[in-house]
Amino acid sequence: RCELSNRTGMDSETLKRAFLNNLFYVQGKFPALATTNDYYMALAYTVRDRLLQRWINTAATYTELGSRTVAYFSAEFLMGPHLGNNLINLGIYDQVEQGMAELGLSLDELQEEEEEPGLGNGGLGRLAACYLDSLATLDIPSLGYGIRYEFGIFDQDIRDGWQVERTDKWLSAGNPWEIARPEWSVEIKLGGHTEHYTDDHGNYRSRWVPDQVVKGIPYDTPILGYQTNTANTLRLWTAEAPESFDFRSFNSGDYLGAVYEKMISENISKVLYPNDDSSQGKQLRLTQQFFFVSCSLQDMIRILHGQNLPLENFHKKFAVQLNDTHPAISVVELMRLLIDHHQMDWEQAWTITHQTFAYTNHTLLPEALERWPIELFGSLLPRHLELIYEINQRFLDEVRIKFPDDEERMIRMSLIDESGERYVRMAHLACVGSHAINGVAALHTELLQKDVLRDFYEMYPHKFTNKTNGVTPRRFMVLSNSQLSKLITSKIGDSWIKNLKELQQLEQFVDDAGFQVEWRRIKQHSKTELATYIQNNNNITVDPDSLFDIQAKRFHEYKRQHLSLLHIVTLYNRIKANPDIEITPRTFIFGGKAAPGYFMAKLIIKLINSVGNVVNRDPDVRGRLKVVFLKDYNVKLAQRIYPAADLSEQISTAGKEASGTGNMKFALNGALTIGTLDGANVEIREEVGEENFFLFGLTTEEVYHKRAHGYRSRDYYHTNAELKLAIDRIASGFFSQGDAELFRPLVDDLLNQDQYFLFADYASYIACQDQVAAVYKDQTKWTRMSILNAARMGKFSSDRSIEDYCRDIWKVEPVNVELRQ
Ligand code: 26Q
Repeated sequence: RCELSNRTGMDSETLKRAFLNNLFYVQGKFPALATTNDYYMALAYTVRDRLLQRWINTAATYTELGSRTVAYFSAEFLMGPHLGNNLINLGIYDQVEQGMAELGLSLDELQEEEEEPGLGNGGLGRLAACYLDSLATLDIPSLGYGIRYEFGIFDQDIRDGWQVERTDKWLSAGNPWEIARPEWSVEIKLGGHTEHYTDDHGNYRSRWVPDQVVKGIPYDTPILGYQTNTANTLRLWTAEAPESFDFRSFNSGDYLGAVYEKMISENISKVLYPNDDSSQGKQLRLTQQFFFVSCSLQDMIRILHGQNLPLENFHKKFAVQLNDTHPAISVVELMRLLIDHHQMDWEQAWTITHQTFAYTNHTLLPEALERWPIELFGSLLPRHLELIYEINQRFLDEVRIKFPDDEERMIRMSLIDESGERYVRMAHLACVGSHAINGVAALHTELLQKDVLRDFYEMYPHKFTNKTNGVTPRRFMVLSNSQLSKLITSKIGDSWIKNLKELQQLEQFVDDAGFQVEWRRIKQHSKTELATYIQNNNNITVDPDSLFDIQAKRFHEYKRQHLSLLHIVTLYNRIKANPDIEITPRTFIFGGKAAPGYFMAKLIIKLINSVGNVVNRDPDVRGRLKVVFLKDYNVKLAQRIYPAADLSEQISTAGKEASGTGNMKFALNGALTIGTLDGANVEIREEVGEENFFLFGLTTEEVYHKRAHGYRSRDYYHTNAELKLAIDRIASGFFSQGDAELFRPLVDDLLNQDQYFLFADYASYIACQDQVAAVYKDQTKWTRMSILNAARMGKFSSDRSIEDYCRDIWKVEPVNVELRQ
C-alpha cells in the first residue's frame, strides 16, 4: 500500500515522502550531499511515477480497443522542459511547490536545472510539440514519431557581438523522462542495389540488396494531457550498429573496421541539422529522414500485427500526418514494405498508402522546397528510386488524361525535376501520395493553391484544406504566466484552459478599473522579472516602465529583424538631432538563432549588438532607448519572454511567413502586435479587431506587383530623408568603430536588391511605430487593447487546430481512459 501510494499519491505529504525516497534509492544521495541536479532528478522521477500509471493504462486501453490512432511524423519535436508542464497537466504544481518549499527547495530553481530537449529548429518543431499536448488533452490515441538526436539545436553564445555555436549536450546529465524499448528495435537497410527476379507465381519482382544495415532503437516519452488520464507516447529513434555486425567483423579479424562501421551507423541520429530552410542536399540528412520513417512504419506494422489486425487495415488503424516533406519518403517506404515484404499487389498497396498519409506544407519560399539529386537518392535508396519512377509514370498518365496535350504541365508536375541536374521533388511526392494537403494559415493555404502548388490544386482540389496553426495554452499561459492565468480564473473560472474560446468572457471586464489595474500590475511584474534576467545576463539596466518591444524568432532576412533595427536607428537619429525631443521610452529586445552558415543572418545579429553598444551608452539618449540581444533563445527563455512583452514584432514581408506561432503566444499573453498582413497575422487581426492591431506594410499582391514591375529600393533611399540618414549611419561605420566595411554587405544588399522590401515598407512601419508610441502613453487605452487581444485569442488554441485535423483529415474519435491500477 505504502509502496503504491509512494508512486501514485498526489497529496503534498506523499509527494514529499516519495521525493526523498527517490533521492535515496534512485540518485543514491542524502540531502547533505545532494546537488541541485540530484534534487531535480529525484523530483523528475517522482513525477514520472505518476505518469507511468496513466501511461500504462492508456496503452492497455488502446490495445484492448484496437483504437484508430494518429501517427505524427516529424523530423523535429521541440518539446521544451518537461517538469513544469507535467506538474501542470497532473494538476499538482502548487502542491509540489509547497512541498519543495517545506524541504527548503525552490521549484523554480529545480525547473531551471532541466536541460530542455531542443530537438527542433523553431516553429515547425514547436508546433509538433503543441499538437502532442492537444492530442493527449483531447484524448485522441496518438504517437509522435521522430529522431532522438544526441545533439539538438546548438547553444548560442555571443562573442564580440557575433553568434558562436556550442554543441547542445542535453543528454549528459541523463534523461529521466524517457524509457528505452530495445525489445522493439528494428533494422533498416541502406545503399546497395536492386535485383530482379520472377517469383513462384510468375510475377516480375524486385529485391533490394543493401550494403549497410542499421538498427533503430526506440526511446519512449509519455505525453500526458491536461486533467485527463490519457498519456500518449513520443517515440524517438536512435541509430546503432546491429550486434551481428560486430560478430561478422570480429570473425574476419577486422576489429577496427567493425568499430569504424559502428561509428558510421551511430552518426545517423547524432545531430539535428540547424538550418530551417533546406538549401543543400546532404546525404546524411536524407539518411536521417529515411531512418526514422522506416523505423516508424515497421513499428506500426508490428503494432497492427500485435492487435491481430490484417495489413489490409493499415489505413484504418493509422492516420499518418507528414510534418512538411521531411518524412515524405514514407509514401515510398510504405509501398515497398507492402509490395516487397508482404507481397501485396500495386493497386491495393497504393490505395492503402494514399489513404494513410496527409501532408502539411510549412513554407512559401520556393528555395526551401526539398529536392534530392537523383544520383544521391539512388545510391542511398535504389529500390525507392525504382518505385518513384513507377509512381511517377502512373501519376503522369493521370495528368495526361485530365489535361490532354499539356506537355508543359507534365514537366512542371513530374516527381522528377529534369530542367538541369535531375532531382526528386519531395513536395510533389507528398502531394501525390497523400489524400489531404494543408497549409498552416488561411493566407498560406490560399497562396499554396494559387501559386506554389497550383498545378496540384487544379489536379486534386478536393485534397486541399486549411488548418490554421495553434499553440497550447497549458505551457504558454498556465505554466509560463501563472499570475495572469490565476487572475483570469478568478474572474471566469478555469474551463478556459481546455476551452480557450471562453476567454471571450473577459470582455465584460475590459472597462473595470480594478481589473485593468490588476492586468497592468501582472504585466509589470513579468517585465520586472525579465529586467532582472537582462541585468544578470547582459549586464544592461532596463526600465520596466518602458515599452517592451520584442522580436523573438529564428533569424531570417524575410522575417526582417533589420527593419526593426532601422526603426531603432531612426529614433536614435531623432534624439541626436534634438536631445530634448519627446519620446516614449522603449526597450528593444531580440532573441533568436541564425543558421550557422547563414552569413547575412549572423551579420544582422552583429548589427543589433553593435547598435546596442552605442545606443545604450550614449548620454544624449538618457536611457530612453535600450537595445538588448538575449542569447540562446529556446523554449525555456520563450516562456519568460512572452508574458513580459508589450509589443510583439511580426513584420515579415507579406507572402513569406507561412503562419508564425510566436505571434499567437505573444497576443495570448496580452501583447499588442505590430505586423504585416502575413501568415496568421491576418486571422489574428480579424479576431482581435483592426482597432486593436497595429497594421503596416504592403500586401502580398502589392509585393508581387512591385516585383513584377521592377522594384528599385534605391528610389526610396533617395526620397525618404530619415531612411537615408539611418542607412548612412550604419554604412559610415558609426556603429562599428569607424569600420565602414563591416556592414557593407547588408547595406549594399538593401540598396541594390532588397528582395524582402524593407525600404518599400519603411515609411509605413515608422509611421505605425509612432502610433504605437502615442497609444502607449495612454495606459488605460493600451490596457484595454491588451485585455481585448487576450480575450479574443481563443481561436488560436492548438486544441482547435487538432479538432479540425481530427474531423476533416484523420477521422478519429476520442477514447476515454479509466485508471484501473
Ligand atoms: C530540411 C532539409 C534539410 C535541412 C533542414 C530542413 C528544414 C528543417 C526545418 C527545413 C525547414 C525547417 C523548419 C521550418 C519551419 O519551422 N517552418 C515554420 O513552420 C511554422 C509552423 O507551421 C510556421 O508557423 C512558420 O511560418 C514556418 O516558417
